[in-house]
Amino acid sequence: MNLILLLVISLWFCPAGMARDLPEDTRMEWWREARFGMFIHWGLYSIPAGAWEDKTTHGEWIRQTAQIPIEVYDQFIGEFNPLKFDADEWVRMAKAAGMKYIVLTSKHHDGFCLFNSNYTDFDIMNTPFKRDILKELADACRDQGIKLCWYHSIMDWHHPDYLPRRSWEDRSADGAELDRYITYMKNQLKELVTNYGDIGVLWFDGEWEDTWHHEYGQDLYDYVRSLQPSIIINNRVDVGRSGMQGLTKKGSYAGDFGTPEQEIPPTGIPGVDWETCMTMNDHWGYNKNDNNWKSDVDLIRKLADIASKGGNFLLNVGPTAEGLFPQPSIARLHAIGRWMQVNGVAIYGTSASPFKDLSWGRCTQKSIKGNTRLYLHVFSWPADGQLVVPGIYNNPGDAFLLAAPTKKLAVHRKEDALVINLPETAPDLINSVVVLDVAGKRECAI
Ligand code: H79
Repeated sequence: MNLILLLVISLWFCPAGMARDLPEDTRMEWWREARFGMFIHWGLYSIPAGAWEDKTTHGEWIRQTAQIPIEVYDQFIGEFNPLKFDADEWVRMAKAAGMKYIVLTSKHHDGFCLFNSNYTDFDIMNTPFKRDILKELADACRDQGIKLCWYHSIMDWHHPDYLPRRSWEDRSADGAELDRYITYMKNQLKELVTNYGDIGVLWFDGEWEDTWHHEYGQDLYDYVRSLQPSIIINNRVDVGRSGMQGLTKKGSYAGDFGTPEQEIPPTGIPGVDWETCMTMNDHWGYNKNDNNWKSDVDLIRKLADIASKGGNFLLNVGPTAEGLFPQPSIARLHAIGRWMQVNGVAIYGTSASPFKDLSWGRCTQKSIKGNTRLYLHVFSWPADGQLVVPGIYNNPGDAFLLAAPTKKLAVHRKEDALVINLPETAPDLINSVVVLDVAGKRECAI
């Protein structure tokens, strides 16, 4: 019994040892390497910018949360004219922040399509703008070498065949056929997957209403994979998501990765791919009154925390109706980019920490020619200049700061710990990364 427990614990903290199905590995390879992406929530809801009558806390859900009748909401289509939109500039900002993929809302719950669709008039070609935003982003992504992905909502508050209706709406459901809606969605997915070159991820959402079932989810997953076999699809295509925590429940459900929303799981789970999606303030769509921005410190440490648990970080930007990223978002992207320029190797292609808890920060790791490179993310710089790496029996190799790679740091053993002598001051007050090479595979501290 104890032996089994030991085995379970050691697998838990040594995810690098887990075997994965090979074809799956090949398909997921770029995504696991990438670790960091940009979510973009953009649509008609950026016009009211969160304000409706006496409330200013709405977001991309405004049609539902302000109970706006469809014929009123649909008027926004005549106003959407983001003349300052510049796809090259958006992609440049994502890349400069160290992001490796972009997930743009092709359609959110309101049903409005940011692309040129043959299957609806509720699309970008019926706005004064009349430019296929997805096409422009696809060209910019291809030119600048970043993966392009779509967010697509299953729930649709506009299409007459989608069911159920909002409970407060008096729009009749007579004659509505969900099957017809599914055909519509599949036709649009074909447009999305075949008209814009290779797509990295299809990120579904809005799967939780009681009309959606496992059979539909599995069929949609198979359909999208048949259009592009290499594509990656999140677990919200099916009904296996366990609440906002987002990982897939036990059982047979479609989807390649879990989707914790606005939260970071307490630990990683060996062999399970997941991605935390999160806002920089409290809204996904642009909200002009929301000033509750997360700090640079918080965001940079969250990125390290997520990587240390083996997950990806999908960080959101909600552009304005003019087509601009909000200034506070730009400032945060800059700060993350500055940190990533020095420390990106401690994020990309790393796997989860072999340690349970580290009092001073987090750890990520890479296997290099049979040896292990540990990246020690130091949030609290030790006052005595001694960084204690506890419970490690491997022989130490080189140690150095990513901010000063040519200056080797002394390492000595103290009982079951390795101790690294650090300079007096931290090179980065947010997160200074110390590299520690150790011989062989990282042995677990249990
Ligand atoms: O696209 C973003 C959200 O719009 C979507 N998922 C992310 C990626 C999402 N859909 N549902 N939810 C998130 C959770 C639902 C929260 C709700 Fe509410 C509580 C809906 C109504 C009450 C949040 C708060 C939205 C409106 C008020």
